[in-house]
Amino acid sequence: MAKKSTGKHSKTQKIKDLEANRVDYDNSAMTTNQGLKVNDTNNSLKSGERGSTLLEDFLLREKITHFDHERIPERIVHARGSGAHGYFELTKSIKKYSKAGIFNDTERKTPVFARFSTVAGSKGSPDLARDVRGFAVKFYTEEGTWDLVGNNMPIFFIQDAMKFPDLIHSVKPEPNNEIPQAASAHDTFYDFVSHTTETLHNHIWAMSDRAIPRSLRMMEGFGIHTFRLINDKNESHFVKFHWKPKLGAHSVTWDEAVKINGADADFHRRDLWEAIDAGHFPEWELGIQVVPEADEHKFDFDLLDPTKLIPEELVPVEIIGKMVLNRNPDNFFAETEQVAFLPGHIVPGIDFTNDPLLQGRLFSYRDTQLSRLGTPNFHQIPINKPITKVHNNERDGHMQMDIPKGQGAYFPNTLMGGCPHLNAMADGGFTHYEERIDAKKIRGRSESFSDHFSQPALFYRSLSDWEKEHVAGAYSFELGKCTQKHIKERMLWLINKINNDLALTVAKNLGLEIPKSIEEPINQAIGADADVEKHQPGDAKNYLDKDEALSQANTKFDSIETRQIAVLVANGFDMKAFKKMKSLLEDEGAMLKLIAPHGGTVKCSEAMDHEVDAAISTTESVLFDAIYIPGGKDAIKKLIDTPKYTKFLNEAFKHCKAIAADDEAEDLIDNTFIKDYKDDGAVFINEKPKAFRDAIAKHRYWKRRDVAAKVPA
Ligand code: HDE
Repeated sequence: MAKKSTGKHSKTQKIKDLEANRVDYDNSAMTTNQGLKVNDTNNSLKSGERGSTLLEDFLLREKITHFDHERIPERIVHARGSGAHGYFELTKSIKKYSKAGIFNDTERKTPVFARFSTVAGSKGSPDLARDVRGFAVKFYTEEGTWDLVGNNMPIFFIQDAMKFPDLIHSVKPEPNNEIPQAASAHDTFYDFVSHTTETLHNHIWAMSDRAIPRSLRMMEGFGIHTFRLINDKNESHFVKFHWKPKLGAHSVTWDEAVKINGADADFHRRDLWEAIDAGHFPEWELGIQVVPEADEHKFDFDLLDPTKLIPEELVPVEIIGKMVLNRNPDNFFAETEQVAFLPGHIVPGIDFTNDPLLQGRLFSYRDTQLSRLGTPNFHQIPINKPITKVHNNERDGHMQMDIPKGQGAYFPNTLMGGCPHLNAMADGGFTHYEERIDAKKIRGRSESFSDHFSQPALFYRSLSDWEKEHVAGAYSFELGKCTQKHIKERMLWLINKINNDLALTVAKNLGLEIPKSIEEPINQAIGADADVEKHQPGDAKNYLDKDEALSQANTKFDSIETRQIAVLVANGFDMKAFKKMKSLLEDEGAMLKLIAPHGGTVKCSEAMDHEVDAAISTTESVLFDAIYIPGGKDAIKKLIDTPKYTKFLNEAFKHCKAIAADDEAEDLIDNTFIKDYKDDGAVFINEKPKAFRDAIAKHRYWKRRDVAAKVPA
């Protein structure tokens, strides 16, 4: 008789299971991997003091062999990433749409592990590359693990998985010389993009500020594909998943990004780590856009097409829960590097659609883990272990960590009491949604995927003026780095079909004309995608003028939590003004850093020593959100005599940041480009700290940008 197991164990037990493999090295004696106590790890075994090393040295061999095999293949894409632990809480049950426990039970706190990544660069590439960011979340739910493996942009470059290797080969460093690292600004990428018009939507997002986020904590996230939610009556609704950051979605400028990569290549990784370490836990709301089955064909685009978003003007996002990241990993390799996300990890109540990109991903991710982690037992690595019990007849393989008991491993059986037994749907057994299919087998693409231009144009129309300028700057930079004229001209021709003003600006910057037509003999040879006319929107397709949600000008601007404020000080700085500013800003979670002409400590006007956070020679203004200079005659004189402070201030002004100066600090301002712009809306001389605080919350003072462009920093 089959014995039924519930597969459940207590919540605390689950957390314990997850943490069971953490090794604490406090007060521990050094041993070999066999537990033998070691008495020397600095010297190899030699034949005499100056003699050769002996083969007998098993301690040397164990240490070196392990070292030789420390690396595993980095991810083919998304190699550079940072992760954190946390939890998900449902704030509103959506039982009517989904039977998933995680979507029904508002009492549950589901453990999660999130990993954020860039796509194109290698593991050691800098954080501020212009790139899409991965936004992958592993939910350890009571019904099994659910992975939502998304990005920080709501659409993808291609419509069919078959093209993914081509896309990635084109953006990766060129194969002859392996240049450039972590950059899309090169010929092969634009050769591909300009001949694959379905990429244009994700591409214009990648040209926008979204591709250079201020912080991983200030990015939106998207599941991209349309998924299904299945309720307990087995009814299906289409769904898109959204992550909305509590701190709003903010970005840096391209000039900053380039400089940050030099000043601190780990800027995003460090920012995430430090925020969690300081108890400022990153938080996102989870939202859903739900479309009933009956409305599947109501839109001007196909819900199965991953290059299209559902405008929030048409289907609002309903907030249903929140994710908080509250614990840094103990070990980067064991957790962040070895975590394996699979879009195929779903739980009852969530199901796939026929999106042809999603379908391909369902194959790719398991396959990639086999070569990356090297074993089909990768689910046994602690970070990948579900918190539910695992029972099946899969056995053996490299690195089997479990010791399965019993006489057999097959189904059906009587010798093991029929176990592991199957689960009926009513007992939580996963059953696929029974979608009706009546079709011909074809290798092709649906006509409903053919409009490649409406949504890039909608995106551009929805941006604020400053965002549009950044997009034009990005196209100009990227195409300016290409060497092939025919590729640049073809891109101009396509950009012109998205927006004429944009194309004119980019053409001017490139010193080229927008071509009236493109005649390329290879069009025929490279296939239907090159036939741009086929992918034009009809007039009726301009279904919306703008979608507010697409612009970061409409994000949240209320908080200064975790904003980095550089405080420029030298011996004798005015403690009174500083104290007031510090308490106002720190009370709201901002982080003040003292930047002095030297390291060590600095004395204030009240003769107290203060720990310096960075000597001016070791830091740059691009690493901060705003600058404050307290007064103090001697201190300001010293700052004026140290030229890097002038550069620091000019650059912050150029990047439209808020700057506050008290009393004598005005003399330092008078030593910079800012001296003629002291009435600028985000420069505060002897004003109340509150105004400075409000300007920091606004992120940037974009009204300054015409003046800022003239700063020679
Ligand atoms: Fe991925 N992708 N991808 N991708 N992807 C991988 O899996 C792949 C796609 C995304 O932090 C790989 O574990 C194919 C869309 C993220 O570990 C690989 C296709 C989206 C991550 C892979 C896509 C993503 C990956 C490499 C086209 C957004 C990092 C290592 C069909 C919805 C997850 C690995 C992490 C990683 C394949 C398209 C997001 C090679 C074939 C669309 C966030 O399996």
